[in-house]
Amino acid sequence: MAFRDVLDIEVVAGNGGDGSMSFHRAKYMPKGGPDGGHGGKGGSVFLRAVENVTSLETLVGKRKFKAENGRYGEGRLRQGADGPDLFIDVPVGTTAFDADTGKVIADLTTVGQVKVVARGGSGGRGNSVFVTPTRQAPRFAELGTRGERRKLRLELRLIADVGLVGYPNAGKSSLLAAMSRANPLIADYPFTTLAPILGVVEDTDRDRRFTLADIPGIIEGASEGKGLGLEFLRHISRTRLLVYVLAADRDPATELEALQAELRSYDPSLLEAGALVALNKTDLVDEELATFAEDELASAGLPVLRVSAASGEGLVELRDTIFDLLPSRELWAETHALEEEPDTVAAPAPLSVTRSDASTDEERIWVVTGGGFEERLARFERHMDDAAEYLTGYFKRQGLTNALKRAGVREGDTVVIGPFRFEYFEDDK
Ligand SMILES: Nc1nc2c(ncn2[C@@H]2O[C@H](COP(=O)(O)OP(=O)(O)OP(=O)(O)O)[C@@H](O)[C@H]2O)c(=O)[nH]1
Ligand SMILES: [Mg+2]
Repeated sequence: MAFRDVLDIEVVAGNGGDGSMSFHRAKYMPKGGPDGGHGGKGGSVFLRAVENVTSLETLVGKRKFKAENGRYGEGRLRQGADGPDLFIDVPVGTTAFDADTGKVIADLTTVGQVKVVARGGSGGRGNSVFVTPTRQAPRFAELGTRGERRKLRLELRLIADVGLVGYPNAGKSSLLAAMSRANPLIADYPFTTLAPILGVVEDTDRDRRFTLADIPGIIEGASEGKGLGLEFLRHISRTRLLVYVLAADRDPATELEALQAELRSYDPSLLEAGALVALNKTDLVDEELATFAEDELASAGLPVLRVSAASGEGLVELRDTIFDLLPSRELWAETHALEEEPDTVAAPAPLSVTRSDASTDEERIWVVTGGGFEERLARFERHMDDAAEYLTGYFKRQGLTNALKRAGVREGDTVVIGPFRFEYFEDDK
């Protein structure tokens, strides 16, 4: 299965079901009371972080994820069923961005973490709830609201504790294979590794472990697209420690400089992570050359360990040094957690009443925005005439009538609320 680490999808929550407009019917009782039930809630769409999925590949082929609508309410006060929620399983380490705003919607870093990405609509209330002493037979019910819809960009960044970075052929995969049970492809040609691979390095004596990520090799100019480019650096952006793997039989000091320059151009904060150097393939050089390389590398200010993935020399020391230098997850998370968009429903904009430029001497037009009035009206769109009296009362209770009066609205003026137009009249004369 191919490795896939960026994917664009669309998520659509279910609409809320409409409330029912119904009257009880029974033998010998031709005009029973209103008995319209409520509509069900629309299903929401969630992202759920799961183990044992390590690529977004499983989602490919399906671009739109839609949760079901809530069902309509029915007579005899029967409530419509809620639309079931939809869970999209993604690998741990997936970050979801709103494709339009670029904001982080969800950042899933632990198994089982769940985040709503599109909220289902609410169900409309049936006509039975609109009964008052003066309104015994409401011929209207509330419509359900629409579910949220959003374009998401999913990005996977593996959650590994430690990342291996180096030129092609430096022996990164060999080190991963020698230190863990992972089985990466190893070969004597550049760009053997084409996708990130994870392994677990264990210290059974002290019952501790860390995960180690091996990513494709990086070369000078990768930031301009040379080699496989810098795409894969995303996967080490959350590792808490970097291990620069340098081949002792090449020019390690120059390679280290070039690697750091490439990392810096991708994301300068990568250089802030803890790091050390694994000077590999020391079995291929003599003592003199190894010491020379070590001295040269000293100027970078990083600990240098001599190792050989081939002979196994220095690997236990490397492992233990990594354990020593690895910052705790908690400490790291304090400074590196991504800030998610808060998971709250936005409050409606404040109410405002303004006189429209389109007003003439004959027709004065007032525009109402905010206060949630447009949303409220939309829920009675289909029953506007029958709901007029209820809405008039609602406007009064919610302060719209007073706001209109304060603005100077007169009998016969036109009031515009979103797509709705009304003639204003004083009902309390
Ligand atoms: N002699 C010797 N050869 C090594 C050592 N480590 C790796 N090699 C060899 O170097 C070659 C490249 O090793 P890989 O582990 O595939 O290198 P890599 O860094 O993962 O390379 P890419 O995936 O292409 O970036 C293979 O032929 C390995 O057998 C070592 O310590 N000593
Ligand atoms: Mg490799």
